[in-house]
Amino acid sequence: MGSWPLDPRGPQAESIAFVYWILFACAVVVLAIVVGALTYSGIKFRDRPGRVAQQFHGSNTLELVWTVVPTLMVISFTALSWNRLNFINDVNSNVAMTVKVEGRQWSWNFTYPDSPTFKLQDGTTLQAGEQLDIPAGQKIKLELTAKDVIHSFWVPNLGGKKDAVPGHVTSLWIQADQPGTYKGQCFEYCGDGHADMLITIVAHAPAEYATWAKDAVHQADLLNDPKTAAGRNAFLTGPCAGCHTVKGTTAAGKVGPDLTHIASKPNIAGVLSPVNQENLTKWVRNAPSIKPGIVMPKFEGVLPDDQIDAIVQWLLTLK
Ligand code: HEC
Ligand SMILES: [Cu+2]
Repeated sequence: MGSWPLDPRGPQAESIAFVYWILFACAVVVLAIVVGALTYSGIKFRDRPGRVAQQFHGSNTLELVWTVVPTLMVISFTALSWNRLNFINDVNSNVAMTVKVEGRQWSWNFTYPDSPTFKLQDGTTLQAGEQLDIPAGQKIKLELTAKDVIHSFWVPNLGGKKDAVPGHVTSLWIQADQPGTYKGQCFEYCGDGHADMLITIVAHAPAEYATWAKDAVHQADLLNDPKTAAGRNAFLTGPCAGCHTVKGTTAAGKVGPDLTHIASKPNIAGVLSPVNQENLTKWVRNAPSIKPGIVMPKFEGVLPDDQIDAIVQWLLTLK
């Protein structure tokens, strides 16, 4: 994907690009006329022996042209910008979904709408950091604020930028025409980690969005579950961490495979599929009986059953 304004991927970005290209084209024409006239006159009327410059004053036609034409141009640019700005600033009509966005040093936090679709078991609403998932082809309103200093939200392929200001709510809308991944970045210098304040917007086909939301809510419920926390703890402090790495945690063992994305793998150790609760439990209880001769010992009878269950529940969150 190219960078804006060469590659707009939604109606707002298209609007901005449209105004940009018209102004750019007019500027190029004006530049060509001015530089052309200057060059032509410089050559044609240059100083030559025996020539005396002709003196004249005032030309109504010329003066009228260079007053009226630029005036008309500026008026048209104003009208065009006015028209497009009304469209760009209209954050309220035909909104499919409103997401609250908070900028903080140094990440973005997204809170999905307070609706049954995004409700978690503990009564709170689904939240996400860095990545926002939206349905394609629909207008999404963003209500921006900031926790600490001023940040600025900008995803160039989808729309304009807007400041996120502590104590205020500003709003912006975005829309992606097609499913895809759109990258953005905080655009107001906000301290050491400014360059890491990335934004990823993933647009899903509208028909698949409900499935995505269900999955995300399920995943968040799993993560919130005390059992998952217990499982994570058992994994990190027990024998597993000595052989396995899970990025983002203290587990850094190198004997077995990296389990950072185990829940997204097609199978367990190439022999058991799919990766689900039942198969993972089987594997952790007694891996050698499934794949004879492997280094991973059996944990049946070594770790209590509820601990194995909890560990498996945590593994299922590692997507
Ligand atoms: C002595 C080292 C060792 C210990 C301890 C160990 N594992 Fe393993 N584990 C392995 C090895 C080696 C493999 C790879 C087996 C193969 O693919 O042949 C493996 C594979 C796995 C896999 C499948 C990985 C994949 O990519 O398909 C899972 C899941 C797993 N272990 C979970 C655990 C859990 C949970 C614990 C703690 C209860 C644990 N392991 C403890 C060595 C270990
Ligand atoms: Cu910032």
